[in-house]
Amino acid sequence: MCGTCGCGESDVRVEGVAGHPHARGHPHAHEPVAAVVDIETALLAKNDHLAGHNRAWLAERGIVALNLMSSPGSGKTSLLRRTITELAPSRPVAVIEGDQETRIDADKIRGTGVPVVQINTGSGCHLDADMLARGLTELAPPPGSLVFVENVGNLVCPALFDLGEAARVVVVSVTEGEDKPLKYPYMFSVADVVVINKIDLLPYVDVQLAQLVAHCRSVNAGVRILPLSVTTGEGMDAWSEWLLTREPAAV
Ligand SMILES: Nc1nc2c(ncn2[C@@H]2O[C@H](COP(=O)(O)OP(=O)(O)OP(=O)(O)O)[C@@H](O)[C@H]2O)c(=O)[nH]1
Ligand SMILES: [Mg+2]
Repeated sequence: MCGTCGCGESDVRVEGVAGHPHARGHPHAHEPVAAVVDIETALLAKNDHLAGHNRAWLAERGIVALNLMSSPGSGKTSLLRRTITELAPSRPVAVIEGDQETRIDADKIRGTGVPVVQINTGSGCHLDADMLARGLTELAPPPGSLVFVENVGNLVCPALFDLGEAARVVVVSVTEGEDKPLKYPYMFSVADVVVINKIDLLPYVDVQLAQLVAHCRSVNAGVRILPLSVTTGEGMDAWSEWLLTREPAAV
């Protein structure tokens, strides 16, 4: 069990393109409530330690890993598919997909021709550093590649778990409303960049882009904000430019 959010980690599955399950976590007994705070601290400390290993592993190989987080349906997979189509000819790209169940997103990514590993978290609501390590072992990305990690759709728990990534990308779509940065401030405060997606829908929703941007800045003053539409391609150039200037995380 995840002591931070109570979600389960007993049924994690890491599957490569061939689709064979490779690893499972171990079931944990229910901890007494009094121990929850200690367990949470220990769990996050252990995660940070493993994230450090990931960072070193990635840096040794010159691999840039980007952690994409958002609520379900904001457009992470769509953004990746369009990005891969534009970037993959000039740069090796690979993807790790995190979802509670199914291989739907991995299958969509595989359609673009790049290597992909699906991690199913079962009842778990986030990826952690150990899951990423197992995913990277399965994926074996080439040196110098760009590895996109699509986290489980959730604006809460993924923000707590350092994966050893070079940057955290939070995607929010205009259809979610202006208030999400205020209601989920931790997620927006850990972002290196906020992608505001689906701007093609602005004429149809009661949302002011300037207000959404202001709310992002109110919880993370210096954050880079990239409004775009995966559907029309507007704003995609700035996103690609940002991506191509990323370096592996410093160890
Ligand atoms: N109009 C519009 N629709 C979009 C855009 N980007 C994505 N969508 C649609 O939004 C829906 C959800 O997109 P996904 O890419 O599956 O979202 P996701 O964040 O990967 O979702 P989960 O993996 O379930 O968390 C799909 O129907 C997309 O076609 C966009 O820029 N404009
Ligand atoms: Mg997705």
